[in-house]
Amino acid sequence: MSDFYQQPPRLENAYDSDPLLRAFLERRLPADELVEVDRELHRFGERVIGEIARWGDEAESQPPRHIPYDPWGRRVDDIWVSDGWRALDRASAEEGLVAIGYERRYGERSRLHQMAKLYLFHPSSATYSCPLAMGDGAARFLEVYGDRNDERVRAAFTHLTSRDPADFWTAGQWMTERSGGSDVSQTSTIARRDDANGCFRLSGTKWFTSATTSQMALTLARIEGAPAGGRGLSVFLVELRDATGALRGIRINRLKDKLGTRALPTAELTLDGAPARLVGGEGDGVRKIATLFNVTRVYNAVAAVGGMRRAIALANAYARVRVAFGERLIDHPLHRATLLDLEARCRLCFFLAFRVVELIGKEECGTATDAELAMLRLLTPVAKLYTAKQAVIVASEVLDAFGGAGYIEDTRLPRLLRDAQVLPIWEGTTNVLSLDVWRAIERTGAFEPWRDDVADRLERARGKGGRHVTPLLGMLSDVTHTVKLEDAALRAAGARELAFGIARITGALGMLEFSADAAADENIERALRG
Ligand code: MFK
Repeated sequence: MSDFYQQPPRLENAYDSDPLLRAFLERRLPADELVEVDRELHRFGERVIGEIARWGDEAESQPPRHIPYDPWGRRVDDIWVSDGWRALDRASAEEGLVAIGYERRYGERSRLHQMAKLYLFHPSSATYSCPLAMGDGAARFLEVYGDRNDERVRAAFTHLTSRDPADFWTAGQWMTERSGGSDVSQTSTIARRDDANGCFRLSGTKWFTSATTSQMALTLARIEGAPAGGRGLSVFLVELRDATGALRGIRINRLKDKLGTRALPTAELTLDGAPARLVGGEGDGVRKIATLFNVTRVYNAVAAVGGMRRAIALANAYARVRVAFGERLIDHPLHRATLLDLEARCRLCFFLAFRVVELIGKEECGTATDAELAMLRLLTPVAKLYTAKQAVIVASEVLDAFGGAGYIEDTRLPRLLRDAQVLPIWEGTTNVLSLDVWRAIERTGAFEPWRDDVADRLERARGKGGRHVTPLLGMLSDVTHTVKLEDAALRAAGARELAFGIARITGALGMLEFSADAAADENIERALRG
């Protein structure tokens, strides 16, 4: 009988063991800010592999349950969630995971600080990052469109950005109906004026509502008599429960049975006269709610990179303790090359996602130039779609690197793949976002500022002896050619390739600029092959 038992992979402090994140912050933050952020992330890096990961595991193993009726047959529509899920909510508030973005202690660099924390938190959080993303998007929406004289709006913003667990709220983003998740203009929820209090009552069905335990949601509805299409929609703030905890004009039809994100309560809802406040005025709902979903798309990109980083850390740790054919996996050249390929993909995505984080920080602090605003519009969908696809590839390869153990549930490894697979789907599928890239190029002229910026930076990088400059210039010429295509069908068919090209150039340029020895940096070559 064999007495061999495999030593499991052990994670180290998620921040201390991430030289790329540390070096990036060192480069980006002034010395006094760096001292504070470094200290905080060191502490948090330990917490995310300790109690936060345990709460995440607990939430995952005890998924939410819908309790439609109380013992006496009264309709209650409760959603039971685990103590782990509740603890993640408390920790999110305490750690200021949303608040940091609005306190703006470091001005335009506050989003960097916040997103560095999200990147560490997401892979331990059983996707608690989802309610946080939607809460943050809602806070930004209220900041831009909310009426400051409206006490309920002000209160909602304060709750969403609170650091006090007792006051902290998250939000839902109810945009999907049976008629479509992508074509939001088909929304059929109706808003009727409620003369009694100057508010509205919503009626309709919402087909996917993530984080249905959130205290509020922003949703789209058509005010009675408004025209068809996205322009006829308006954005409404719904507070889900009254002071007794009862739902206000909302029925939970069922929780969704999903491939992954199993700790996250995702529901189908019927709105039956749910009271709601109009926010941001009547009409143009799709354009207005873009303020929200552009924030959640940034979260998606950062979460994708954080997930890749964690999966690669596990694969690396395992490769150092697993022996096969007389050698540790890490000493097998092919295995090592496979892990290096994953590392290169992750790095490219890191620079792409954090480029967008830097731009959104500038936009929100009013320090972005017109060219930077245009680049933000272009790169938000690019970063979301590209990092999401790479996250699935990386998670799948990491399971492969564990052999059979990667396919067994109690190793908790299959979760990596299941949870990565949602990233390309929600917040706009890969093709829908590729077409959004075209929308940004055609309607806001976002391509030229990006191209000029890349061309300038490549010229400067030449001086560093970067042998990667020539292939990147070739790629830039290819995407410029695609942008000039006249034929509408060809343009649409090439949209994904165009978006991937923009993503690779942006991320690789970040790697090139950052590299201490760009000429020798094989990561860039590997990343561009991916
Ligand atoms: C860990 C991370 C967790 C993340 C949280 C995940 C939670 C999951 C929640 C969800 O998934 S909720 C569902 C999310 N659904 C989507 O993201 C919808 C996907 N579909 C699209 O994005 C479509 O492209 C879109 C609905 C926007 C297209 O609709 P239309 O009606 O064809 O839009 P149109 O007419 O092109 O644009 C309407 C206006 O919005 C235009 O402005 P104008 O009226 O001034 O011309 C557009 O320019 C503007 N717009 C559209 N997309 C925009 C935008 N503005 C800024 N940014 C954008 N991305």
